[in-house]
Amino acid sequence: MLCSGRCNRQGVMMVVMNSLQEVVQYLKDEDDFIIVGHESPDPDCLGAMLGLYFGLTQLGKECRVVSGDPVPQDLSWPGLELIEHIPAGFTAGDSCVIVVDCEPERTGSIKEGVKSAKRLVNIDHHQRGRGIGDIVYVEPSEAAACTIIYRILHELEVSFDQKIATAIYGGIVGDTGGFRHANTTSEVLFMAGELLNFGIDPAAIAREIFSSQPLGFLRLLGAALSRLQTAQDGKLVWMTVSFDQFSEFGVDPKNSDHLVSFARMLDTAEIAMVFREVSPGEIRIGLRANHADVGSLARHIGGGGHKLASGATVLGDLHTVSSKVVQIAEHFLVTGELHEWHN
Ligand SMILES: [Mn+2]
Repeated sequence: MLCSGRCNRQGVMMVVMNSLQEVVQYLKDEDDFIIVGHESPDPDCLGAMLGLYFGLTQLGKECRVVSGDPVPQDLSWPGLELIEHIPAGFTAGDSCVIVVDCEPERTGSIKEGVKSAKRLVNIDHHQRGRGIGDIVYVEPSEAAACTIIYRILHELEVSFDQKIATAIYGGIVGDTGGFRHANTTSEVLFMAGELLNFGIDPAAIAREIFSSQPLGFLRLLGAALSRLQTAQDGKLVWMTVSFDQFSEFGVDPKNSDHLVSFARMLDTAEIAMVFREVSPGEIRIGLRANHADVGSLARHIGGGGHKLASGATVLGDLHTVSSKVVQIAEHFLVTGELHEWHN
């Protein structure tokens, strides 16, 4: 039975997180898993899914990896072809579902099947509430979901190999922006150093994540950058991309959330935002900051994420939604306060 916390002996609900040891014990006890991640899976999500998959199958467990959105085509890591793309009608059956790198609510088109699973484990590093799940481990101080999976696999005494190391290293590279973000701690670099001992190709992994864009994407980027907008002396910078523009340049809008990293390159930027109309009337907003807490800004408009990297999906007209969110962000930047939000 799913419950939103654990019950104590008096049957009173306690909303508490589980420990890493409890996660490890649960994974030891169960033997039939389906691992899922978030919509628009990124390298950390995919790396966590595959690292855990290879670890659990090495221990003789039954395991599948499932995604509601397609796997991006620009990565060549071993095992990505094993991820089943199930855009609709996903059900977990008797398997235990493990959600990595997000809460069950963010698993996109498979979320109803995920949330109704008989057994549910959730492993994440985003700042958020506990949410649902029999076992929930959320540690926002972790740089990546992959650093958590690294610890779990060690606790499970899994033997690391090139496949596992590529996945975990790739996820860490993705979520630290190639060891450039504030989450690049000495421990993260230690883990990355250990993973390099398994014959992985760090140059290829970095190139695939950061420097292998199709021509259509670069041309779309050019068009979007030429209409880059700023406010507050360039502290706030944003761009919008309509569904029609994605079609015009032949770019899959769901594989374009890294557009925001180009907006944030502006020298004066404190908050960078990208508004993508991923389907007509569905606006995905990516937010990045150097210091400001865009995690709370994203939660304010119905999204979530980290202090310096967050996002939200809002339904509405691209121009209207972007204008409203820009106003909120401007006010937030100046006063530190969040305007009332209606959508
Ligand atoms: Mn992540």
